[in-house]
Amino acid sequence: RRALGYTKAINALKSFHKPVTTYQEACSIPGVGKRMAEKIVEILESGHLRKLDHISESVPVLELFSNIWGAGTKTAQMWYQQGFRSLDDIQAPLTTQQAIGLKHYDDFLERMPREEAAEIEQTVRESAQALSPGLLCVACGSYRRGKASCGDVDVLVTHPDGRSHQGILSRLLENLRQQGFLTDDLVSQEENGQQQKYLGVCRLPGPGRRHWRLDIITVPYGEFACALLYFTGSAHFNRSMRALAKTKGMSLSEHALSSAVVRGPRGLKVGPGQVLPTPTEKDVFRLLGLPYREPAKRDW
Ligand code: DCP
Ligand code: MG
Ligand code: MN
Repeated sequence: RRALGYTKAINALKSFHKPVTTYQEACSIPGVGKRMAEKIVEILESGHLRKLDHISESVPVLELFSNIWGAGTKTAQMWYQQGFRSLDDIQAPLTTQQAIGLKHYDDFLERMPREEAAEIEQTVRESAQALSPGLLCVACGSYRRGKASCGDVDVLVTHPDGRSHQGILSRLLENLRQQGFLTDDLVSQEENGQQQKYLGVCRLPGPGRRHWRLDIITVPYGEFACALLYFTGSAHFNRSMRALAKTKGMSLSEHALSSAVVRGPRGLKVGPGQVLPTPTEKDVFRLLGLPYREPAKRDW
């Protein structure tokens, strides 16, 4: 939660129309509280934040370790306690995911140019449409939000006939594996109701190509709009949308927008709501009483 507070303040500062020079000005920015404003003023006046002097020497090492895909804060702390200080030190048995994360450590911290993401989307699309010509494949995430660079590619796959998405993921993966396009699997198949998700690693053909992270999600057509909205993000935007839905007595997920969720004491969900028909993203915005927002305007 604290990290989220800092992220919000940083983004608020970045999008403020002018450089901030005073405490009052800092306080006036939505997303910047009094204590954050004090820190901003300290940096303005001294060029430094004293709080940072007391950060333990473990912090950069923990950051190094937790940047391994599949290793979280707990694993990083455990390794630190075992005396490891660099990636080469790590002698513990690694999970399959961590081993892949370590192997591609540098590649996974890079962001790919969006042109490369477009090629990856096209590769998945061609492979999918060879299996069933009507399959829709859309790269969501930062790519759909129009970012110049992407941390991974998030391809959403569905079929307008409402059933041909079923069982397609494993065949698609097999196809992509045979081409040598998929190089490692991180999470082979995660099921979430009728949605299936694959997290892996791919590489485009030709010399000098890097390995990139690729996610593929198959969804039933009835969930397409809500899945598209969810996987387009950003994660911050999704959080605001869900919070807004809640204030209107609705509930929004990657599956559906539902009305009249029955809530018990302390706001806990006790009964399912009724799924509202949302053929397109625009319907979701409309039902929430919001003007439509283009993907490029969904960072927050
Ligand atoms: N998502 C979310 N909450 C999370 C993680 C993801 O709502 N905790 C949604 C919003 C994201 C989308 O899934 O936009 C895809 O997740 P990514 O982690 O791939 O994020 P992005 O594609 O937005 O950014 P990046 O360029 O780093 O991949
Ligand atoms: Mg992404
Ligand atoms: Mn992703």
